[in-house]
Amino acid sequence: MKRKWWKESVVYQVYPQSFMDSNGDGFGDLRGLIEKLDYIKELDANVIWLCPVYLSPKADNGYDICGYRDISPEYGTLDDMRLLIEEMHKRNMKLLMDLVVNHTSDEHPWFIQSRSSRTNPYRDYYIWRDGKNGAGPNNWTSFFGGDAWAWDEHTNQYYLHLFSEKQPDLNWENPAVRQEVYDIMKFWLDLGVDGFRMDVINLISKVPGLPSDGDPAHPAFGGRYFMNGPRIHEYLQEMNRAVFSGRNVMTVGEMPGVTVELAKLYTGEDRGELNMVFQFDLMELDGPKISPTPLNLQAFKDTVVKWQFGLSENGWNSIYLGNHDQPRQVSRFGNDRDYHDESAKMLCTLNMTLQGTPFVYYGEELGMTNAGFTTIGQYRDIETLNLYRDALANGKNEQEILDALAKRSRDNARTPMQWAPVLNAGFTSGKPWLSVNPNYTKYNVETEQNDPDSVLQYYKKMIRLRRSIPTLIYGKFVPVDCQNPYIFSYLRELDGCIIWVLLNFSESQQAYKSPENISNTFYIYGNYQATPTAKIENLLRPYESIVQYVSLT
Ligand code: TEU
Ligand code: CA
Repeated sequence: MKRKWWKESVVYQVYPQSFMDSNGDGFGDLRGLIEKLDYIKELDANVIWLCPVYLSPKADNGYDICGYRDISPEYGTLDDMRLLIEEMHKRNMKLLMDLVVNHTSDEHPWFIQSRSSRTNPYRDYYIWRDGKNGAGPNNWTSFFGGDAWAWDEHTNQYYLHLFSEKQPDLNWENPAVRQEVYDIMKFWLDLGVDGFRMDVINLISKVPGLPSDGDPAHPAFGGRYFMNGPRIHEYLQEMNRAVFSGRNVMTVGEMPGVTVELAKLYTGEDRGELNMVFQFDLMELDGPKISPTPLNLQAFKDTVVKWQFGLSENGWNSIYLGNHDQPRQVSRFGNDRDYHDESAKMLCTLNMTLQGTPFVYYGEELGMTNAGFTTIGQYRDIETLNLYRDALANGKNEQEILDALAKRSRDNARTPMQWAPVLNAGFTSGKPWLSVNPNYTKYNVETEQNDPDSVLQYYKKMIRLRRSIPTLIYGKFVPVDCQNPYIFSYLRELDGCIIWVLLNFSESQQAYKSPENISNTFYIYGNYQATPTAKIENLLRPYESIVQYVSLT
């Protein structure tokens, strides 16, 4: 396996409008992020993934772009971006831009041209079709609910939008579209960015003919016809040749519906496609957003093992449990009521000791939790508001819907960063665009920097361990005690150096089996202060995590 800087990195994901507001308008901005670079550097994260800051009407918080070479005014200017890049490079940090090119905003000049007439040169930049029986040409549905086709009465045709109506899909079959995207990417690389996170990049190739999803047993979602389509590898290899050749960039493709087998193709070292992908298998174990179910740890463990084994020889994993689309990990996979700190630290230990590049989502390092919203008026996210509207229309009980959203709405992970136990958590001097979580008085940077046992201090230590021990980066993953329903236990092995990780995912003390022929253990770190019970009776305390060297006979 080749050693690469992006395999040895830890990435910090910034949702810019929630991170730091420097001018009191209630919105985070680039100057605010620049002010906080030393904080991220101190965490020892060396890469920042910046969610979109391009010109956008913000129908989907920036994932609807109407100007790819411009910065949305509420974030600042292109000069602010140049300053951010300069300040990051001074600190030996690298910047991943979020590239959203499966679709644009409907306010992009390309779409305004395209919808103006059927003969406009930009018509084929998008996917227009005649209707069928008074509806769209097939039965695909949008990720945000409803039909994936919008009627345009000016030219009497439908256009495809896999997300909101204000996010028309680009037609990647059109070589002019692909060339435009490559030019945009080169513009940003020439400005100094170090790579891209690519939004739903495995949706850009649709099955020709755009067939309806005919299988009545299969939800009329169409995913089989627009995920990992027939030309996806051709497009990614063309992009790689056109944009990345000769450059030392990092690329991660967000891929709803990707499998291990496909990820081997997308990330294989000699494939000339991407460095890594975001897979969704761990995000789909606890039911749909509108009707969440309890997590099954065995399924969770089996899924992690599948991906660790799957990409162990060729390819590379990304490791994440949260981001701007998912609820806060300590609320979803831990226990933010009775074992907040222990479970937040335990989850950090998992993320920092698997094979693959770890992604830390802003605030995760503080143990930030779900928002605790109780009324629909507190939410801002288009996906959430559509889910609420559609579920109500389908006769679902409102309280049940609100309970589900409180668990799984994307806004749970978009509340403002909690900097200090002061007004608005120190995020803004104005009115925050989304309410600050009331627990900011407890979970915030200032308080946790002064507490040696805080989640933040644990993250700093674990990230440093991760980045300083090659076994934790490149070591072979060997699961242990695989059928234990409460404990996740595994070894990492490299050149004779063996590290054993023990994680209790339950709120009670649990026993576990040791690997064969262990002769001695040397404790490195863990989330309980006293001597770990593991040394004494093979027991782990609630949500206990332990990282230790082992020697085998
Ligand atoms: O997300 C795509 C995506 O799959 C998510 O919308 C996910 O399916 C949904 O939130 C349920 O978890 C990317 C961006 O990360 C997201 O913020 C955008 O809304 C979306 O694409 C459209 O650009
Ligand atoms: Ca601002």
